[in-house]
Amino acid sequence: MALYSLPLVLALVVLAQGASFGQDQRLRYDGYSVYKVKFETQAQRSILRKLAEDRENFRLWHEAKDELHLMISPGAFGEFDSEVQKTNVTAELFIRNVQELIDSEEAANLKASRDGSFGWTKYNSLAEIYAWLDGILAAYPTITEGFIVGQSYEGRTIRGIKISYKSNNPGVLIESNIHAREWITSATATWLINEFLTSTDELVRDLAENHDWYIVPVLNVDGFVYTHEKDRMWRKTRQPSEISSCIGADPNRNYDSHWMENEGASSNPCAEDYGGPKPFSEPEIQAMSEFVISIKDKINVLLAFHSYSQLLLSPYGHTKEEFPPNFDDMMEVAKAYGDAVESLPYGTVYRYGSAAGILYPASGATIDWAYNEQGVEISYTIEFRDTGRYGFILPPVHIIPNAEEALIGIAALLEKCKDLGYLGLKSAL
Ligand code: 0X9
Ligand code: ZN
Ligand code: ZN
Repeated sequence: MALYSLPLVLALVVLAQGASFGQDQRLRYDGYSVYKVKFETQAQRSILRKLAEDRENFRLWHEAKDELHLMISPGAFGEFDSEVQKTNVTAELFIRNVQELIDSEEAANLKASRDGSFGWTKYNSLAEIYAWLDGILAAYPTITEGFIVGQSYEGRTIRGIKISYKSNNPGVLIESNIHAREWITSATATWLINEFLTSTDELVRDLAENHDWYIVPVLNVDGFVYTHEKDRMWRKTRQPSEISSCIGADPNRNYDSHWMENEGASSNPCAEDYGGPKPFSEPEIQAMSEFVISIKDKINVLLAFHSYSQLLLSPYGHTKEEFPPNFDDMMEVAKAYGDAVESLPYGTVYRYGSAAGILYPASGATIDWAYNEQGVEISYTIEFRDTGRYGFILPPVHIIPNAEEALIGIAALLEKCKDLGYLGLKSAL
């Protein structure tokens, strides 16, 4: 007991501080709604996307081939309504009040924090994740190894963990929380780390021990801290722009592979998908690229965790006119993941395809750079739960079911990769 008294006191102090200053410094979303807007033509799409560049009133949550999810401020509803009429698209309300979701998420977090700090019944802060990681590294010193990807713009350390039970395993790299508000991704990544180290289930043991895991639970550390402390809906990095008062670039548009091609990113610093002033302008992405290059001979598979919409997205992101050489294999691999998830009792369905093919052109993303420039032949974006009911503010009760789906999905995906010959040693280093 005495051993735990100091951290406990510290935790209480942190909680008390959060209660006194935290609340009012946070951006609130009272009366903000999220609409699913269905469109048919590219002209309609660009009008809607233009609207979303007015960040005060409209924010882009999600985009697919034929629909956009837009968050609307209460003051802009009139403008939204007339725009919907004028462009002849249909809009369906699916979140009435974003602040209500944020409040219940926060209540769940506070409740869970009271009975022990780190866990998967709540979303953990970066400090909690790093403290937990230290504990894991100390508890499993021979199997795990901490690594540092680099420093963020604001000077935070981007950390990762390697899990390796034996030599000559194929390597799997997991990049998580590159988008700040996609909290389910780091919750899932940390749960997987824990399962790999503690589970006695045979499937998990096979998965854990026969692959080398390189896991970066939070890549966009500045953005992540910002979502916890200031703006729950933040997506980008936090580096200021030299040409605008808007802050940050979309880190998943900042890699040097077909950068900014085919309208796969915006050149407007205020847009959610701003590609940055140049490739690798964001220190986090520069660092991640160097890290990937340093281990690329050991990496057979790259998985980039995102949310939301329950999708598996393969390269290419920059064009839907062409498909990668091993596209058919990648689709088989994705199907294996989807089928495995459907075998669970939750009823969750994953769709799959190339990123540009089933969503929209997105250039400069991690998986495309790794595939195109670094020879990682199996490279996937996984968009976790849900399909829009809660979007980014997925209630914590979903964390474990979502993570179970990821676990069984990844197991099936890797099994299929093995069958197709993708898990051989890449070099005899
Ligand atoms: O747009 C993105 O970066 C990802 N979707 S999200 O809603 N999480 O922002 C999808 C990226 C997939 N595209 C490529 N791999 N190019
Ligand atoms: Zn190109
Ligand atoms: Zn994302």
